[in-house]
Amino acid sequence: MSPLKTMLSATTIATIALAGAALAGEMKHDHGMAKMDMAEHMLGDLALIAPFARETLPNQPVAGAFLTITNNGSEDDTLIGVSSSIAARGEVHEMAMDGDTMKMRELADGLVIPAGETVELKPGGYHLMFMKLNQPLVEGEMIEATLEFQNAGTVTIPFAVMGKGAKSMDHSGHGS
Ligand SMILES: [Cu+2]
Repeated sequence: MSPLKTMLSATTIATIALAGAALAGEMKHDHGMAKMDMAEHMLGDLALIAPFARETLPNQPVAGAFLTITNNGSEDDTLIGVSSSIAARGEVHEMAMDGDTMKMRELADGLVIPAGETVELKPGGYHLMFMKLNQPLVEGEMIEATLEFQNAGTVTIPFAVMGKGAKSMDHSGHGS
């Protein structure tokens, strides 16, 4: 290889590297929210998809958090607990009719994630609830929470804090 050719290829490589770095930086900046839509964490046979929490008012004592869980295994698993440094306690809740009012209540035996199925925790349905918050949840920030499953064990994953009206990560860019 001639000295000139060597120099050229070195320059070319440097240029490509720079362009790549610039592009990566730009994408991270411009599409941060879109990337969070796709957030997926694996724990054994479980896929933990698009976790998010709702922002809270300064003195609001509780916060809700949501995600979709797919069980790719051949045995049922159960979400038995949740905890986070943001709150004194975390619980797994369901919404259920109490007379003619919809109320939330703790799932004492946890939330079963049947083998081969997907369970969605979402506003108005199953959800994670953090009680006695240590801090308000601010839109755009991330919190971490540890999920505990009967079979798969525990995992700590980030939850993106979304605005009040957020129904799911997928609709985060479309108002409401
Ligand atoms: Cu609740």
